[in-house]
Amino acid sequence: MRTEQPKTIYLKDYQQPDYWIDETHLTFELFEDHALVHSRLALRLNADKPQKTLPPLVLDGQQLQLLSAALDDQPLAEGDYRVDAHSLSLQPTSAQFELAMTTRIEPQNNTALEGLYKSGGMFCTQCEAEGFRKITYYLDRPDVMSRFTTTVVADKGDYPVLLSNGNPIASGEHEGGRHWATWEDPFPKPAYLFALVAGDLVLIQDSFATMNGREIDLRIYVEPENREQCGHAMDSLKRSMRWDEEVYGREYDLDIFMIVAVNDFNMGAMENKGLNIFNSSCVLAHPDTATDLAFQRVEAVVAHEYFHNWSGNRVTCRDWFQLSLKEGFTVFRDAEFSADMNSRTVKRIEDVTFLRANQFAEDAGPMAHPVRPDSFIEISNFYTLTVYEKGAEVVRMLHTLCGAEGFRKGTDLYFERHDGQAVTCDDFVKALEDANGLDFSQFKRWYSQAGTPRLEVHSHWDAATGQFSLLCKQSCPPTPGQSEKLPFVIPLRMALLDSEGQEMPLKLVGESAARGNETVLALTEAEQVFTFEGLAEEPLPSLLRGFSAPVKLNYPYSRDDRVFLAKHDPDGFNRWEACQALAVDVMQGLVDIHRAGRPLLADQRLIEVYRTLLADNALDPAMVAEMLRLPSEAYLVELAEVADVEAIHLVRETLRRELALALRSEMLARWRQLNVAEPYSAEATAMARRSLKNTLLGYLMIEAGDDMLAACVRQFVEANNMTDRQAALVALVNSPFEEAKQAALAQFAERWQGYPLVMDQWFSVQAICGLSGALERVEALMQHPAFNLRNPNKVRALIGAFANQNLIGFHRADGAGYRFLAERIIELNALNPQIASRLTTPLTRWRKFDSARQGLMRAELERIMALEGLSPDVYEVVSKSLA
Ligand code: B3K
Ligand code: ZN
Repeated sequence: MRTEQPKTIYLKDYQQPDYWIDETHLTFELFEDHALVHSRLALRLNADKPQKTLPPLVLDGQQLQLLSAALDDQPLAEGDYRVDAHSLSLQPTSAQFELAMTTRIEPQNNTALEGLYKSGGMFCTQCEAEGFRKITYYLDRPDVMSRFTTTVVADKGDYPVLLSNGNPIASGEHEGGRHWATWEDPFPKPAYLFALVAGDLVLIQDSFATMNGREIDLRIYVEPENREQCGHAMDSLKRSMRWDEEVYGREYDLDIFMIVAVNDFNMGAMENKGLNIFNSSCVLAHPDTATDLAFQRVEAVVAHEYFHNWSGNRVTCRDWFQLSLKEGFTVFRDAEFSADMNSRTVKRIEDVTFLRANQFAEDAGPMAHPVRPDSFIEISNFYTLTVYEKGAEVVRMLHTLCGAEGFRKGTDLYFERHDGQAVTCDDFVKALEDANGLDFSQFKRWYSQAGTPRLEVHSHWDAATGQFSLLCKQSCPPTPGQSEKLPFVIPLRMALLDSEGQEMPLKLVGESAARGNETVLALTEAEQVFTFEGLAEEPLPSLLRGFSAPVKLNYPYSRDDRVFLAKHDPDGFNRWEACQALAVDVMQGLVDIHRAGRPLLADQRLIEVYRTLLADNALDPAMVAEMLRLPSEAYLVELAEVADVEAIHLVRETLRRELALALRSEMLARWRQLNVAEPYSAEATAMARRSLKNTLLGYLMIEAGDDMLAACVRQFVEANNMTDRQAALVALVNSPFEEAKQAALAQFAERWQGYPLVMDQWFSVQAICGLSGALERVEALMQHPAFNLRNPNKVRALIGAFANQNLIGFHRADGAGYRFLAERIIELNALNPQIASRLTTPLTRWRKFDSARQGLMRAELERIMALEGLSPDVYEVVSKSLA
């Protein structure tokens, strides 16, 4: 058990800093066994804070060795300051002074990948949220914004490229083969946006002319072997820059924009000012090595980090409780960008699928927290789906309520009013209110109340008057620390459909003007009735179009209603939603049937909907693919009160088989039509065709004959792109054809052993496979030479994929899956606490399962809890899950 209880930090305790740092001058001397960090800080008393005497200066610092310190050039003696495990304090004697310090750190031993560390042969940094304090003593908080000048000194042969934020202003050579470069960032920034890179990197260069005609030098730095894989990231960057000008009027502000790809990185990427550092998985993309999904992820992450230059960097967060100010807004921005670049409906379907299976589960679990949390122990634990994805839904609702034009007026005001400031979510909402003359005080409950609201809708049809009423009731389940919730503002986008599937004109009783064929009802009360009049026949409502609010909607649709909507709803998103909901309903019914010991038979209506889809050549093939995809096991777990692991897995597999067998000839026909040799294209239409073709391949490989097996193997061998090759591999790995499967796996590993990102896919495919023996396979793969517990991508690809996406394998009844995960968490706790903490999520969901599994999962959590030297990261998640 840990001796020191980690401290909880509260939003209500926020206070401005006592001092500001106007200027930060840093010099890094990089060596193989240590680095020296020389800092010179220009400090000034915060005059806005009423204080009678000069307060002590308390700088954050962790795992640092202080070699020297001087105040206004006077060296400090040991008694002049105090150093403990988290800080350095001293008593200033004037309101303005300069502090110089030298610290010694060991980047080569930094396995937590926070602060300054080595990834392969390169030095790099990750400072958000509180990593800068592992580099030097500082006021490591986002409301302290400073102008940085950075000099990097290193061996020229091993580290020919030396980078930091801003513009390069000088460079030169030292004796003994060392060289240096100085960078100056003209924009004041918090320390979390600081970055440094030193390595042997090649450069891919391009340029971008801004809306005001400024030429921006664009650079992507990668290790030499990855040179050919940067084109897509560069194109995505240029498209993002143009889009932010067109949609938000935001121009880039420095003369140079750099991206560096590193192999060891805790997250996707980081928006450091002018020097974004990326997980190589979010930069590198070549058709031979990356799937279409990976291409889309690169595009989205490049855009996301670029957009942060305004939503995050120019206007930043006052404190870390406001994280969603930049993350929710920026996720919304990148989602809209991707929607504009690709299919809007498909992008929304993907995002909603992800949100419902994962964020809803977070909202229902022990770590549930509001979009703006009230407290935390370790801020790294709050880079969550709630802050990011639900935060983006909150911004989307604001966009819906303001309208596109009003929203733009609001963001213009926000950027103008707060440029160069560190602000709060309230400031963001205030700008939208002021620009539109709206009052969002009730709406702001989305920022402070946790949990997923439930929306129960019933209807009443009065044939005599032609009136149709919707009775809407909202509620929100209790979450940790919040037992009672007040009503939310819920924008409900909806339409009414006639028996032909046509939208009917909407006129609300009591309103003079009609509302067209689609409207947004703003729900504000716990119970509310909306009555439409002038209807010639009883309508079928199409509700929550485009998932206009992150709620769980319940309307008593019959299966026939859903079939009708799946075939006729003019709104693409709700067509998909009807198909999903029908499949969910069918599967939930089958789970009950299975538990009653009766035979599992698929509902013919689902088969008929699929048959219609397969014949629909007018519908976007990517949409058809989305509709043919059964809801995931994870989503069914989320929906269940108590999830029956075996039943969910069996029912889903059985239904897939039933569908495959019943629709064999239709699937084969459509597959043949799509399975034509064609040159590779990265166009959205080509991706859409591949998506449907490979979804069908998955079905056709169920109880496949020799012909299909041969076709699948052929696709694996002859594919001219990774999407097709990987889809064939997945189909083979999940098939009973042992010989073909082993041959494909061996061939794949042999061919791609030199490509870490491709090997990640190879690990994942095997980790996710639901056939028996999964845990043994994963354990064996941990011994594979390409696996490395210190590399977060490998941990996610193998261990994360197994625990999160292999329901039946991970939840083995004997608890061996849980034990395996706990052991890895314990190992990683010592190496990389952030990754260890993230890996804990599946165990925190123990309340969802039967009592035997609950006991086994809790036992593992308790074992972790008892660990000597438990990191605050893991401690927070585990203690909250056991509470
Ligand atoms: N802002 C970073 C996340 C940093 C996470 C630190 N634990 C990436 C992003 O959201 O763009
Ligand atoms: Zn972000």
